[in-house]
Amino acid sequence: MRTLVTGAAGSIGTVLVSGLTDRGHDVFGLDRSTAPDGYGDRWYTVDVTDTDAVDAVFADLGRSGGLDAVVHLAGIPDEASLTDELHSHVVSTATLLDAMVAHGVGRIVYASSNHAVGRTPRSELLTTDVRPRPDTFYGVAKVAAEALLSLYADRHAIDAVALRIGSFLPQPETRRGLSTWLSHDDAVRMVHAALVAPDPGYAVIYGVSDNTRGWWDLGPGRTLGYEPQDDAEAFADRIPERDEDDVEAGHVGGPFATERYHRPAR
Ligand code: 15L
Repeated sequence: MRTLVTGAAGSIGTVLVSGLTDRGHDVFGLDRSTAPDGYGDRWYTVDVTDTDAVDAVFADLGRSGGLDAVVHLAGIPDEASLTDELHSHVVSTATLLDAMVAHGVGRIVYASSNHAVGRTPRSELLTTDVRPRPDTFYGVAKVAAEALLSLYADRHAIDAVALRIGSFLPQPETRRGLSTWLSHDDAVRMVHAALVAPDPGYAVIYGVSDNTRGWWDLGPGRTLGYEPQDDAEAFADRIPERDEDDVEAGHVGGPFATERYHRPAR
């Protein structure tokens, strides 16, 4: 599939550009950073909230063979001010969705986050239909971006898959990570599945590996074709205990759901 990956120079983007290319996708990168070596004409150095620039990218791709899907990863990966979070995640998603409608692109795969439901107390099984329950302004913006996907799916029949990603890292680093880890290879498997699944409509799935200590429902992901293969348990012996482990185990969002992140919105 001809696929545009935003945030292509970031940590997830770098892994996905190469992983999706290996799986036969025709990948184009978009990022504020310039192209890494070797990307040349398959790269757009653009701010994803710049409406005119994004429209020009879609027009250019339309002229050179069209575009089948967008994988939207760009955005602040951490907690920041409410204004910055909304701009980074909601305005960027709206900009892409409008360009998709204008240029007839039918699918978006979105890097949402577990922090959209991060204030959910840790319970037996975290399903994808729990109430939106953000733990930070970052989480609020992810909830709003998911709502935009739902709106455009209903209004324009766009296929929109929101991936509530856990902890994307080469390997888990904390006790919480033994439950929330998403391996690099599983991230590629998941995004590939979300790109090729027939008619997903609007869907939310959890982006974690098949962790022995996981408590997030992998069923909706499996229905879409995401079969995770990795398990954080393989690293359990190497994870040091920390004082913060107990408080981080209280809620889905771990550290983001603790008092350390409390701050006024204005
Ligand atoms: C995320 O969504 C963040 O981008 C990352 O910084 C981590 O906090 C991760 O979730 C996580 O929950 O481990």
